[in-house]
Amino acid sequence: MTASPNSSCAPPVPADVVDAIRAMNSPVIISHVVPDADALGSSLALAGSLQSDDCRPTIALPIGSLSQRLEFLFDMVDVPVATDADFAAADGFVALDTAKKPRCNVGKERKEGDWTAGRTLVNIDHHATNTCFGDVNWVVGTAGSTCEILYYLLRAMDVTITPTTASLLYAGIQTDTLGFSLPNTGTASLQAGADLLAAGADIADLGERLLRSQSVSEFNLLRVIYRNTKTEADGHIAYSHANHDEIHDAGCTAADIDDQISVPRSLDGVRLAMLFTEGHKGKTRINFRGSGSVTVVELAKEFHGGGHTQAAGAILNCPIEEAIEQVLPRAIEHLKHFPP
Ligand SMILES: [Mn+2]
Repeated sequence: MTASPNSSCAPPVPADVVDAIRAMNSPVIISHVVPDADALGSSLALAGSLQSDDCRPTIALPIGSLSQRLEFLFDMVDVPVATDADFAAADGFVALDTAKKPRCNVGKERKEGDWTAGRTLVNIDHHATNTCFGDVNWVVGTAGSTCEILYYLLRAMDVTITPTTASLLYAGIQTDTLGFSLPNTGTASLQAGADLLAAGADIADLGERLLRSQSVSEFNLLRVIYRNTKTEADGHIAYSHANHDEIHDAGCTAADIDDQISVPRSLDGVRLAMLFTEGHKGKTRINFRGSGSVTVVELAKEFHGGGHTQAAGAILNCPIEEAIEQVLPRAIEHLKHFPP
């Protein structure tokens, strides 16, 4: 694909990122744990685009990583999942959409050790809290998604954007901006979206799968989230929760938890929303969302988490009730910094 006529909004692509990726012949492409459409879309798009006689990329995706909703993205390209042998033989790594190294979805055992072992790690992300843990880092905190940045990278690399690549990238751009509706939507997001449509992205199919349909188990989990939603601080805070049994009784796993935060967030008047879930027994994951002027990344950081200014997360090693007891009073305090 040639450069679009309107290139003014595109972020400048650092040459060292292009050079580092071009130098790899057997990279493992990595994204974050509990990969969302931006993580999966960007990993699969990059891996698929790099495939050639000289380059055999694999993608890090430990068993149990894929949500029911996003399985179809994985099925769109024929990229092998990285085995132990692939990790051992890799001549480099590309981490996408991942704010810090411990969030890399490389599997529990590998995480404890020095899995890069001196090999080049390229880190491409749009989380402002990114710790720049790579040897080469490209963090665009103003970008709506990693897929958006990756589109401009592939374009700078003169890679042909196939309709499949276009759909994968569009999936991440569309979901991370909530359909181009969040304040992180920039002209670069919309330009990338338009270019990808022109390159063959199947917007209607993606919309159907990502926005307008859900499995019975996802639907059943939503019943739980609606039922458990409570409000605090005169209705300015809403939170919900689902424990391990509730998640599994619905037919879901930890991999299926993410978008349900939209339930407490959607309540009229809510400025700070939280979702407490126990996908793994004894561990409570918390999703934070802020609306209007309310930012939540500082709140997530209090609990050793991170993310974006208005969409962040943290994990506490305790049951849900205990997590709520710890976090709720802090959230109420935190909200006082943002007078209505
Ligand atoms: Mn993202």
